Amino acid sequence: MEAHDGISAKLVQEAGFRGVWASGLTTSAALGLRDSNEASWTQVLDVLEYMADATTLPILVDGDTGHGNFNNVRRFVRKLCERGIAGVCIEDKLFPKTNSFIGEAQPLADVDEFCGRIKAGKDSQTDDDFVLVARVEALISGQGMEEALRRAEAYHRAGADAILIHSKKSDAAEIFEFTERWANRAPVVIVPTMYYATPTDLFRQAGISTIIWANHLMRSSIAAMRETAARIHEDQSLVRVEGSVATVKDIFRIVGNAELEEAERRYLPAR
Ligand code: SPV
Ligand code: MG
Repeated sequence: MEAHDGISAKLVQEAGFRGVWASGLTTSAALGLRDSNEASWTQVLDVLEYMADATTLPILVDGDTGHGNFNNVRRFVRKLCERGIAGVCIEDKLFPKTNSFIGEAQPLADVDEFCGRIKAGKDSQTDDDFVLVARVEALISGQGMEEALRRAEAYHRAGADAILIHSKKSDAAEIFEFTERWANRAPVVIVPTMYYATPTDLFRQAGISTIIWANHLMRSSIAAMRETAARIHEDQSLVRVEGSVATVKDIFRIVGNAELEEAERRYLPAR
């Protein structure tokens, strides 16, 4: 489940999910930026540090293209491992990236060059359990199934732990064709943002390892914030919103004020 800052990471955990997707789109949006590598990789790292501190869940980071070539990927992976991040997903595009749902026929990285990024990332992990997911953009960019399979195979051979196959179709037919032909040579990850109506059980039956619900906490918070701001502006009063917003007490609970009170009793001189 997507998160983009400390509190959304906590809410992902509270809801019962088993992992966090640190989305590039939504961490950028939370900073008021576009999903075009406008936030530098160290600014992203700062956000990830808050997220990692906020949750005990594993975090899979959207690493975009890896922020450059193989050398940028290996430095990024080392820093992610230092911060206790569980894994990174890199996509076979060029820096600066553009969100997959913008435009048509975005240029893809050269396969061999991207395999170098994968190898460099895997060679740089300092945590044995760190995972590198290779994201195939061939279907999105209109290069077809054969190219998607060719790339998945190459990335798998280069050492990727899993393949993210991305699609912007409104049904999952090409995802199922991919999973059938791929035959689980490596675990498959999907992002059903556009083909959201497909029942999750069908993905389970197709042997898909992981589903990323990639942006829904950001999108729901935009809807809620927009409505609250408009109401208060219109009414010049809080009366109509008080019942529909989280309480201040809820904020204290989520960020763990109880622990601080307990620590104060332990560490501050008795009054
Ligand atoms: C993200 O959440 O930033 C992703 C998924 O990369 S998508 O927006 O579908 O490209
Ligand atoms: Mg992204």
